[in-house]
Amino acid sequence: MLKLKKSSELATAQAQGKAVVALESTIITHGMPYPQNLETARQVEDDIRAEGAVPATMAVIDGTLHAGLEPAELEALAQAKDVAKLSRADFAACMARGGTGATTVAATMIAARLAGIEVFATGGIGGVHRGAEESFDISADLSELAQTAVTVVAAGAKAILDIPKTLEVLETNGVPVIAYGQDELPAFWSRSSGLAAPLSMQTAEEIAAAHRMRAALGLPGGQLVANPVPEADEIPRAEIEPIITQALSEAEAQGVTAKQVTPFLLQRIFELTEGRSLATNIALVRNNARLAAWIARALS
Ligand code: PSU
Repeated sequence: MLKLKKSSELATAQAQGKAVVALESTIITHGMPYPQNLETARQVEDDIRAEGAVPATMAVIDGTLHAGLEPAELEALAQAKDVAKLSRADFAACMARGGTGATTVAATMIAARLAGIEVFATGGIGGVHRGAEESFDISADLSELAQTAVTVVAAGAKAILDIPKTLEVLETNGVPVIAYGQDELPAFWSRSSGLAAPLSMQTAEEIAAAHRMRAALGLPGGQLVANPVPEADEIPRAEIEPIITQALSEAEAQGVTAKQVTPFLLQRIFELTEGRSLATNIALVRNNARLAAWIARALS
């Protein structure tokens, strides 16, 4: 039997028809170091509340899927070691054996749909890794966007990836990629990617209307909203790119593969930028949370 536990805050909000936003937990366990991960998780939840919506951070704890974490649960997860990083493939196995795991973008979309939540905020989605023509390393986040009807607000795909190939896969799978407030696709730490976004929208209402229209058309799958990091917090592309290149060559030299690649790269880039990449990551997640709250309000 599926055990799904909604926080009282989420259950009350849904009973009252209030706006709700899902949040993932892999960013907490694998994306940021302690204690910034915990501070950010709390801050992002408060940002959503400040915009008049209710947050629900997703995680599997001892075999139960939690939609919305209590403060003590969030704190324990942020400090836990060796937590599984759950995607579509290992989600069920973890729950069936009573395990604990953090949800990636893919798993959070599945959890959000189960909990009746249509909007989800994260930092950057996974995508096609550089060198994928050899490694075949493509995040399950992309196929999830193709099949689960949740609107995901991110600052684009993480710039450690091959962004043109990521866009191609999204296009093949019929996933709308919507840049918010600009024509260019943002690239996580940077506002610019050098690539035009397939779609561009200026308001949360437009994004909500497109979400509704997809449902009316009976289209499966979600939307990716690419929200540029605020100007004051960005690391320009010319500055971050050599650092990404260095981190990638170190990952290759050390034989890092599969699920370890993204956490390894984020950690190395954090060290090489002396913490600046983390400050930017925190700023962009908060910015995405606010936009997600506006979209959720437009939907509610
Ligand atoms: N956004 C961030 N930091 C992260 C992630 C997103 O700012 O660490 C996580 C998400 O959970 C996403 C995962 O699903 O990184 C991608 O991992 P992979 O490339 O292994 O699919």
